[in-house]
Amino acid sequence: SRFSELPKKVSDIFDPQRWRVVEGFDFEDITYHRQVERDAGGAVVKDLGTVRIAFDRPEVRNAFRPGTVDELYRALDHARMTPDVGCILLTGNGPSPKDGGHSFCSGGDQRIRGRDGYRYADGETSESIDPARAGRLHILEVQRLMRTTPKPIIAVVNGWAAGGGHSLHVVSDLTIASREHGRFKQTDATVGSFDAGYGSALLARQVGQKNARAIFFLAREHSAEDMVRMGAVNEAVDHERLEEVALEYAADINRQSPQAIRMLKFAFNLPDDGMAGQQVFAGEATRMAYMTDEAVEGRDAFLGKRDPDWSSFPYYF
Ligand code: S0N
Repeated sequence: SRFSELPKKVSDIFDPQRWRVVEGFDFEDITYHRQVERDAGGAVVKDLGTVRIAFDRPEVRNAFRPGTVDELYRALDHARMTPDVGCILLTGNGPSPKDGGHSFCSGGDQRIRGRDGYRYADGETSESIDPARAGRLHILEVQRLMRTTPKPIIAVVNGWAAGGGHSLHVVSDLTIASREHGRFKQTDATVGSFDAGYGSALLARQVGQKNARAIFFLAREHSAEDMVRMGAVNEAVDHERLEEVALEYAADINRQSPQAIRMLKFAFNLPDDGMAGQQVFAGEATRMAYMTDEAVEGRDAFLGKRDPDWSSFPYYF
Protein backbone atom coordinates (compact mmCIF):
# COMPACT_ATOMS: atom_id res chain seq x y z
CA SER A 1 0.00 0.00 0.00
CA ARG A 2 1.07 3.62 -0.34
CA PHE A 3 1.54 3.79 3.43
CA SER A 4 3.99 0.90 3.56
CA GLU A 5 7.06 3.09 3.75
CA LEU A 6 8.08 3.38 7.39
CA PRO A 7 7.87 6.93 8.79
CA LYS A 8 10.98 8.69 10.04
CA LYS A 9 11.84 7.94 13.66
CA VAL A 10 10.86 11.20 15.32
CA SER A 11 11.69 10.42 18.93
CA ASP A 12 13.71 7.98 20.99
CA ILE A 13 10.57 6.03 21.95
CA PHE A 14 8.69 6.33 18.64
CA ASP A 15 8.30 2.93 16.95
CA PRO A 16 7.93 3.53 13.17
CA GLN A 17 6.36 0.07 12.76
CA ARG A 18 3.29 1.24 14.64
CA TRP A 19 2.61 4.41 12.67
CA ARG A 20 2.11 6.05 9.27
CA VAL A 21 2.23 9.77 8.50
CA VAL A 22 -1.24 11.32 8.10
CA GLU A 23 -1.30 12.59 4.53
CA GLY A 24 -2.38 15.99 3.27
CA PHE A 25 -0.41 18.22 5.61
CA ASP A 26 2.92 19.97 5.29
CA PHE A 27 3.68 20.63 8.93
CA GLU A 28 6.89 22.31 9.99
CA ASP A 29 6.65 22.41 13.79
CA ILE A 30 4.63 19.30 14.61
CA THR A 31 4.32 15.71 13.40
CA TYR A 32 1.01 13.90 12.89
CA HIS A 33 0.82 10.11 12.70
CA ARG A 34 -1.90 7.48 12.67
CA GLN A 35 -1.52 4.10 14.37
CA VAL A 36 -1.49 1.20 11.91
CA GLU A 37 -1.15 -2.55 11.84
CA ARG A 38 1.53 -3.86 9.44
CA ASP A 39 2.11 -7.37 8.11
CA ALA A 40 5.43 -9.19 8.42
CA GLY A 41 6.68 -7.48 5.24
CA GLY A 42 5.92 -4.05 6.70
CA ALA A 43 2.88 -3.34 4.51
CA VAL A 44 0.03 -1.52 6.23
CA VAL A 45 -2.83 -3.93 6.79
CA LYS A 46 -5.19 -1.51 8.48
CA ASP A 47 -5.54 1.83 10.21
CA LEU A 48 -6.17 1.69 13.95
CA GLY A 49 -8.18 4.22 15.95
CA THR A 50 -5.43 6.32 17.55
CA VAL A 51 -3.43 9.29 16.30
CA ARG A 52 -0.24 10.84 17.64
CA ILE A 53 0.30 14.60 17.46
CA ALA A 54 3.72 15.78 18.60
CA PHE A 55 5.60 19.03 19.02
CA ASP A 56 8.69 18.85 16.85
CA ARG A 57 10.98 21.64 18.07
CA PRO A 58 13.10 19.68 20.56
CA GLU A 59 16.01 22.16 20.28
CA VAL A 60 13.86 24.69 22.21
CA ARG A 61 12.26 22.10 24.52
CA ASN A 62 9.28 21.98 22.12
CA ALA A 63 8.26 25.59 22.75
CA PHE A 64 5.41 26.73 20.51
CA ARG A 65 5.40 29.76 18.25
CA PRO A 66 2.13 30.92 16.62
CA GLY A 67 2.78 28.77 13.54
CA THR A 68 3.14 25.73 15.82
CA VAL A 69 -0.18 26.53 17.44
CA ASP A 70 -1.90 26.91 14.06
CA GLU A 71 -0.57 23.51 13.01
CA LEU A 72 -1.59 21.92 16.28
CA TYR A 73 -5.10 23.30 15.86
CA ARG A 74 -5.35 21.90 12.32
CA ALA A 75 -4.14 18.43 13.31
CA LEU A 76 -6.45 18.30 16.33
CA ASP A 77 -9.39 19.42 14.25
CA HIS A 78 -8.59 16.80 11.62
CA ALA A 79 -8.43 14.12 14.33
CA ARG A 80 -11.72 15.41 15.76
CA MET A 81 -13.40 15.11 12.34
CA THR A 82 -12.01 11.68 11.43
CA PRO A 83 -14.87 9.29 12.18
CA ASP A 84 -12.79 6.17 12.90
CA VAL A 85 -10.33 7.88 15.25
CA GLY A 86 -11.31 7.45 18.91
CA CYS A 87 -8.29 8.69 20.82
CA ILE A 88 -5.57 11.34 20.43
CA LEU A 89 -2.08 11.22 21.92
CA LEU A 90 -0.36 14.58 22.44
CA THR A 91 3.37 14.38 23.01
CA GLY A 92 6.78 15.85 22.17
CA ASN A 93 9.48 14.61 19.82
CA GLY A 94 13.12 14.47 20.80
CA PRO A 95 15.42 14.35 22.58
CA SER A 96 17.11 17.62 21.67
CA PRO A 97 19.93 17.18 19.15
CA LYS A 98 21.77 19.97 20.98
CA ASP A 99 22.00 18.57 24.49
CA GLY A 100 19.87 15.40 24.69
CA GLY A 101 17.18 17.11 26.81
CA HIS A 102 13.72 15.54 26.78
CA SER A 103 10.62 17.70 26.43
CA PHE A 104 6.87 17.46 26.07
CA CYS A 105 6.38 21.22 25.62
CA SER A 106 7.87 24.33 27.26
CA GLY A 107 5.03 26.71 26.36
CA GLY A 108 5.19 29.92 24.37
CA ASP A 109 8.46 30.62 22.56
CA GLN A 110 9.92 33.46 24.60
CA ARG A 111 12.34 34.51 21.87
CA ILE A 112 9.51 35.79 19.69
CA ARG A 113 7.30 37.20 22.41
CA GLY A 114 6.55 40.83 21.69
CA ARG A 115 4.70 43.34 23.84
CA ASP A 116 1.59 42.66 21.79
CA GLY A 117 1.73 38.86 21.73
CA TYR A 118 3.85 36.31 19.91
CA ARG A 119 5.41 37.23 16.55
CA TYR A 120 4.32 34.88 13.83
CA ALA A 121 7.77 33.74 12.78
CA ASP A 122 11.39 34.35 13.69
CA GLY A 123 12.67 37.64 12.34
CA GLU A 124 9.30 39.35 11.99
CA THR A 125 8.89 42.86 13.30
CA SER A 126 5.81 44.81 14.38
CA GLU A 127 5.95 46.57 11.00
CA SER A 128 6.19 43.43 8.85
CA ILE A 129 3.68 41.29 10.68
CA ASP A 130 0.08 40.72 9.65
CA PRO A 131 -1.80 42.66 12.38
CA ALA A 132 -4.64 40.13 12.32
CA ARG A 133 -2.27 37.43 13.52
CA ALA A 134 0.22 39.41 15.60
CA GLY A 135 -1.22 39.68 19.06
CA ARG A 136 -3.08 36.42 19.38
CA LEU A 137 -2.63 34.22 22.41
CA HIS A 138 -4.29 31.54 20.37
CA ILE A 139 -3.03 28.57 22.36
CA LEU A 140 -6.26 29.20 24.26
CA GLU A 141 -8.19 28.33 21.08
CA VAL A 142 -6.35 24.99 21.09
CA GLN A 143 -7.25 24.47 24.75
CA ARG A 144 -10.93 25.02 23.94
CA LEU A 145 -10.75 22.64 20.98
CA MET A 146 -9.12 20.01 23.21
CA ARG A 147 -11.93 20.46 25.68
CA THR A 148 -14.76 20.22 23.13
CA THR A 149 -13.27 17.46 20.97
CA PRO A 150 -15.58 14.49 21.60
CA LYS A 151 -12.64 12.09 21.99
CA PRO A 152 -10.22 11.59 24.88
CA ILE A 153 -6.84 13.31 24.53
CA ILE A 154 -3.94 11.70 26.40
CA ALA A 155 -0.93 13.87 27.22
CA VAL A 156 2.09 11.61 26.89
CA VAL A 157 4.65 13.59 28.89
CA ASN A 158 8.04 12.39 27.72
CA GLY A 159 10.06 15.26 29.20
CA TRP A 160 9.57 18.83 30.36
CA ALA A 161 5.99 20.10 30.64
CA ALA A 162 6.58 23.78 31.47
CA GLY A 163 4.57 27.01 31.25
CA GLY A 164 1.93 26.76 28.52
CA GLY A 165 3.08 23.16 27.96
CA HIS A 166 2.13 22.39 31.56
CA SER A 167 -1.32 23.83 30.85
CA LEU A 168 -1.75 21.57 27.81
CA HIS A 169 -1.23 18.49 29.98
CA VAL A 170 -3.72 19.91 32.51
CA VAL A 171 -6.35 20.35 29.78
CA SER A 172 -5.80 16.83 28.40
CA ASP A 173 -8.26 14.19 29.56
CA LEU A 174 -5.55 11.88 30.87
CA THR A 175 -1.80 12.22 31.44
CA ILE A 176 0.83 9.55 31.55
CA ALA A 177 4.43 10.54 32.11
CA SER A 178 7.93 9.19 31.82
CA ARG A 179 9.25 8.25 35.27
CA GLU A 180 12.82 9.17 34.29
CA HIS A 181 12.30 12.27 32.12
CA GLY A 182 8.80 13.59 32.81
CA ARG A 183 9.24 16.91 34.64
CA PHE A 184 6.61 19.46 35.48
CA LYS A 185 7.17 23.13 36.20
CA GLN A 186 4.67 25.94 35.96
CA THR A 187 6.94 28.82 34.94
CA ASP A 188 4.26 31.25 33.75
CA ALA A 189 4.79 33.68 36.63
CA THR A 190 8.57 33.51 36.22
CA VAL A 191 8.33 35.01 32.73
CA GLY A 192 5.49 37.43 33.51
CA SER A 193 2.77 35.33 31.93
CA PHE A 194 -0.25 33.66 33.52
CA ASP A 195 -2.76 31.09 32.37
CA ALA A 196 -5.65 32.35 34.46
CA GLY A 197 -8.08 29.98 32.73
CA TYR A 198 -7.93 26.20 32.51
CA GLY A 199 -4.19 26.05 33.24
CA SER A 200 -4.76 27.24 36.81
CA ALA A 201 -8.46 26.70 37.62
CA LEU A 202 -8.64 23.18 36.22
CA LEU A 203 -5.31 22.34 37.85
CA ALA A 204 -6.83 23.34 41.20
CA ARG A 205 -9.71 20.92 40.54
CA GLN A 206 -7.17 18.18 39.94
CA VAL A 207 -4.67 18.75 42.75
CA GLY A 208 -6.57 21.00 45.20
CA GLN A 209 -6.24 24.72 45.80
CA LYS A 210 -3.13 24.65 48.02
CA ASN A 211 -1.15 22.41 45.68
CA ALA A 212 -2.19 24.39 42.58
CA ARG A 213 -1.22 27.67 44.19
CA ALA A 214 2.15 26.24 45.22
CA ILE A 215 2.76 24.89 41.69
CA PHE A 216 2.17 28.37 40.20
CA PHE A 217 3.50 30.62 42.96
CA LEU A 218 6.70 28.69 43.68
CA ALA A 219 7.39 27.47 40.10
CA ARG A 220 9.29 24.46 41.43
CA GLU A 221 10.12 21.33 39.50
CA HIS A 222 7.93 18.26 40.14
CA SER A 223 8.55 14.67 39.11
CA ALA A 224 6.04 12.42 37.38
CA GLU A 225 5.58 10.56 40.65
CA ASP A 226 4.93 13.82 42.59
CA MET A 227 2.21 14.57 40.06
CA VAL A 228 0.67 11.10 40.37
CA ARG A 229 0.51 11.64 44.15
CA MET A 230 -1.14 15.04 43.67
CA GLY A 231 -3.68 13.67 41.19
CA ALA A 232 -2.68 15.49 38.00
CA VAL A 233 -1.03 12.47 36.34
CA ASN A 234 -2.66 9.08 35.91
CA GLU A 235 0.51 6.99 35.83
CA ALA A 236 4.30 7.30 35.83
CA VAL A 237 5.77 4.81 33.38
CA ASP A 238 9.28 3.57 32.51
CA HIS A 239 10.51 5.91 29.78
CA GLU A 240 11.07 3.28 27.11
CA ARG A 241 7.54 1.90 27.62
CA LEU A 242 5.78 5.28 27.60
CA GLU A 243 4.32 5.21 24.07
CA GLU A 244 3.49 1.52 24.36
CA VAL A 245 1.52 2.19 27.55
CA ALA A 246 -0.16 5.20 25.92
CA LEU A 247 -1.31 2.92 23.11
CA GLU A 248 -2.63 0.41 25.66
CA TYR A 249 -4.66 3.21 27.27
CA ALA A 250 -5.92 4.26 23.83
CA ALA A 251 -6.85 0.68 22.88
CA ASP A 252 -8.90 0.35 26.08
CA ILE A 253 -10.67 3.64 25.28
CA ASN A 254 -11.31 2.52 21.70
CA ARG A 255 -13.00 -0.65 22.98
CA GLN A 256 -15.77 1.41 24.62
CA SER A 257 -18.93 2.79 23.05
CA PRO A 258 -18.00 6.03 21.19
CA GLN A 259 -21.26 7.67 22.24
CA ALA A 260 -20.76 6.74 25.88
CA ILE A 261 -17.19 8.11 25.88
CA ARG A 262 -18.37 11.34 24.24
CA MET A 263 -21.17 11.85 26.76
CA LEU A 264 -18.86 11.03 29.66
CA LYS A 265 -16.18 13.48 28.50
CA PHE A 266 -18.73 16.26 28.16
CA ALA A 267 -20.33 15.31 31.48
CA PHE A 268 -16.94 15.54 33.23
CA ASN A 269 -16.39 18.96 31.62
CA LEU A 270 -19.83 20.37 32.33
CA PRO A 271 -19.56 21.61 35.92
CA ASP A 272 -16.31 23.46 35.19
CA ASP A 273 -17.31 24.80 31.79
CA GLY A 274 -20.51 26.54 32.86
CA MET A 275 -23.01 27.38 30.16
CA ALA A 276 -20.46 26.66 27.40
CA GLY A 277 -20.10 23.15 28.86
CA GLN A 278 -23.87 22.80 29.05
CA GLN A 279 -24.10 23.83 25.40
CA VAL A 280 -21.63 21.13 24.31
CA PHE A 281 -23.31 18.44 26.42
CA ALA A 282 -26.78 19.54 25.32
CA GLY A 283 -25.72 19.52 21.66
CA GLU A 284 -24.93 15.82 21.95
CA ALA A 285 -28.21 15.18 23.79
CA THR A 286 -30.11 16.95 21.00
CA ARG A 287 -28.25 14.97 18.34
CA MET A 288 -29.31 11.77 20.07
CA ALA A 289 -32.90 12.99 20.46
CA TYR A 290 -33.05 13.55 16.68
CA MET A 291 -32.63 9.79 16.32
CA THR A 292 -35.90 9.06 18.20
CA ASP A 293 -39.31 8.44 16.62
CA GLU A 294 -40.66 11.27 18.74
CA ALA A 295 -38.35 13.86 17.18
CA VAL A 296 -39.02 12.42 13.73
CA GLU A 297 -42.76 12.89 14.37
CA GLY A 298 -42.18 16.58 15.15
CA ARG A 299 -40.22 17.08 11.96
CA ASP A 300 -42.65 15.09 9.80
CA ALA A 301 -45.68 16.93 11.20
CA PHE A 302 -44.08 20.26 10.34
CA LEU A 303 -43.14 19.17 6.82
CA GLY A 304 -46.61 17.58 6.34
CA LYS A 305 -48.33 20.77 7.52
CA ARG A 306 -50.27 18.89 10.22
CA ASP A 307 -50.37 18.90 14.03
CA PRO A 308 -47.86 16.51 15.62
CA ASP A 309 -49.33 13.35 17.13
CA TRP A 310 -47.54 12.71 20.42
CA SER A 311 -49.99 10.00 21.56
CA SER A 312 -47.50 7.14 21.33
CA PHE A 313 -44.83 9.04 23.31
CA PRO A 314 -45.38 8.84 27.08
CA TYR A 315 -44.72 11.73 29.48
CA TYR A 316 -43.26 9.32 32.00
CA PHE A 317 -41.50 5.97 31.67
C1 S0N B 1 11.65 23.94 30.25
C2 S0N B 1 12.87 24.32 31.05
C3 S0N B 1 12.58 24.21 32.56
C4 S0N B 1 13.98 23.31 30.68
O1 S0N B 1 15.17 23.64 31.32
P1 S0N B 1 16.56 23.00 30.79
O2 S0N B 1 16.41 21.54 30.62
O3 S0N B 1 17.64 23.49 31.71
O4 S0N B 1 16.78 23.58 29.31
P2 S0N B 1 17.19 25.05 28.85
O5 S0N B 1 18.68 25.11 28.72
O6 S0N B 1 16.54 26.08 29.65
O7 S0N B 1 16.54 25.06 27.38
C5 S0N B 1 17.16 24.47 26.27
C6 S0N B 1 17.04 25.43 25.11
O8 S0N B 1 15.66 25.63 24.85
C7 S0N B 1 15.31 27.00 24.92
N1 S0N B 1 13.95 27.15 25.44
C8 S0N B 1 13.37 26.43 26.41
N2 S0N B 1 12.12 26.83 26.61
C9 S0N B 1 11.91 27.84 25.76
C10 S0N B 1 10.80 28.68 25.49
N3 S0N B 1 9.62 28.54 26.14
N4 S0N B 1 10.93 29.62 24.54
C11 S0N B 1 12.07 29.74 23.86
N5 S0N B 1 13.16 28.98 24.07
C12 S0N B 1 13.07 28.04 25.00
C13 S0N B 1 16.35 27.57 25.88
O9 S0N B 1 16.45 28.96 25.73
C14 S0N B 1 17.57 26.81 25.44
O10 S0N B 1 18.06 27.39 24.24
P3 S0N B 1 19.62 27.52 23.95
O11 S0N B 1 20.12 26.11 23.82
O12 S0N B 1 19.69 28.28 22.68
O13 S0N B 1 20.21 28.23 25.15
C15 S0N B 1 13.38 25.73 30.70
O14 S0N B 1 13.87 25.75 29.39
C16 S0N B 1 12.33 26.78 30.86
O15 S0N B 1 12.03 27.21 31.96
N6 S0N B 1 11.80 27.24 29.71
C17 S0N B 1 10.89 28.36 29.66
C18 S0N B 1 9.51 27.91 30.06
C19 S0N B 1 8.55 29.11 30.00
O16 S0N B 1 8.68 30.01 30.78
N7 S0N B 1 7.62 29.11 29.05
C20 S0N B 1 6.71 30.17 28.82
C21 S0N B 1 5.59 30.23 29.85
N8 S0N B 1 4.47 30.98 29.36
C22 S0N B 1 3.70 30.44 28.44
O17 S0N B 1 3.90 29.38 27.92
C23 S0N B 1 2.53 31.26 28.08
C24 S0N B 1 1.85 30.72 26.90
C25 S0N B 1 0.49 30.26 27.16
O18 S0N B 1 0.31 29.09 27.17
C26 S0N B 1 -0.62 31.17 27.38
C27 S0N B 1 -1.53 30.82 28.34
C28 S0N B 1 -2.57 31.65 28.65
C29 S0N B 1 -2.72 32.84 27.94
C30 S0N B 1 -1.81 33.14 26.95
C31 S0N B 1 -0.78 32.30 26.63
C32 S0N B 1 0.14 32.68 25.55
O19 S0N B 1 0.05 32.11 24.45
O20 S0N B 1 1.03 33.49 25.84
